[in-house]
Amino acid sequence: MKKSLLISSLVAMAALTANADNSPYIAHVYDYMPAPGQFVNVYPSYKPGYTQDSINAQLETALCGKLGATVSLGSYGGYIVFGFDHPVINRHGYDVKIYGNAMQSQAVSDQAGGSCEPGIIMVGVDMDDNGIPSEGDMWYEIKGANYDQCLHGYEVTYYKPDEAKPRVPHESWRFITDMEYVQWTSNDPDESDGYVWRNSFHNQPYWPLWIEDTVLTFRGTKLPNLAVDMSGGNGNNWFQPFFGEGYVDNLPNADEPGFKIDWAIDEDGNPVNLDHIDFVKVYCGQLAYCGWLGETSTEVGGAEDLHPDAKPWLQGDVNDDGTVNIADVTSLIRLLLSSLVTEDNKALADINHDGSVNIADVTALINQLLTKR
Ligand SMILES: [Ca+2]
Ligand SMILES: [Ca+2]
Ligand SMILES: [Ca+2]
Ligand SMILES: [Ca+2]
Repeated sequence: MKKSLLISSLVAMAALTANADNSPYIAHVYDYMPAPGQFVNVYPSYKPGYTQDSINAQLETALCGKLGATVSLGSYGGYIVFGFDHPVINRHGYDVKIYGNAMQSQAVSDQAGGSCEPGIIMVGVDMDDNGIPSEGDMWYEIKGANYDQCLHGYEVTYYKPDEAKPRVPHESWRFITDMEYVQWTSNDPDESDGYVWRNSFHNQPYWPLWIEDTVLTFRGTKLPNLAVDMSGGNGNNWFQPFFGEGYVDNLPNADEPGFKIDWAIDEDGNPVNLDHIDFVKVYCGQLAYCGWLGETSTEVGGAEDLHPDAKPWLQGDVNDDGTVNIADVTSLIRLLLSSLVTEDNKALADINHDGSVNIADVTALINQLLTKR
């Protein structure tokens, strides 16, 4: 798909009219597919006969229209796909905040970290305009701050375990009841195959029971595992350093600013210029095991459009009044002379998108106005 198609999606823009009744919170859960993990089948709860639809419906009830409930995505790759009751406009600042349950360590209070299980964010555009995530849509990764430390094109495959096979308990951690529970293989030549372990705190099957597949493959970006065992080998006290911005369940909610649609990139890592997004996908970004904490598993505790009633932003509309004209040139010059350029208004004033606001942007804006005439 050509980038220009998205940039100039004027047809789509017509549908993006501001509506004061927009809810800031999740309005639809389109899909949920956890990778095997200790909370799978517990919440959302599985009962015989349940289908993907009934699982999704549980999450819609729990997550839509509010914050509070938290769902676990299981091991690496497990995901949830959700959306709002309106397209989220790209306002070139922090656009969406996704909640998790990361916590700062009190014991190691001088370092940023504690419990964090970062998830990767993808944003979707409803290119085929059918209102739901579908084949014809485009998806982009949100480039988090630690993108360069990540493994890209990672692929992991999990194999449904035989629940009756003999357990292989950990030799010294008594609560780990099976170290060879759910086998996985990956396409990383530097990584040995492994298992999702089973623990005595969660005794239900860890494989999502509402699906018939016996093999589950997930692909994406993988963050490095930086967890440190602080317990001297007992496995009961782990410190997970926080990553930078652009992930989910990575920073405590109070410190999490959200993400910018401007951080969306294509498969080659190049920025894409999206005027809005329609869907959000979050998947667990680590394949790690922290002793008694179990597998590292991103939690999603709702999401919030940080500007639900925003109107589409116009290129060049420095004074943000909905039209682009000579008054914006005046506003831009005034901004430059007063040195009042801030992170918030920079996006509006950086007309040529080069990351800084200066006289070149005035030239670019005047050129834009002249071209328009
Ligand atoms: Ca968590
Ligand atoms: Ca679609
Ligand atoms: Ca204006
Ligand atoms: Ca500029």
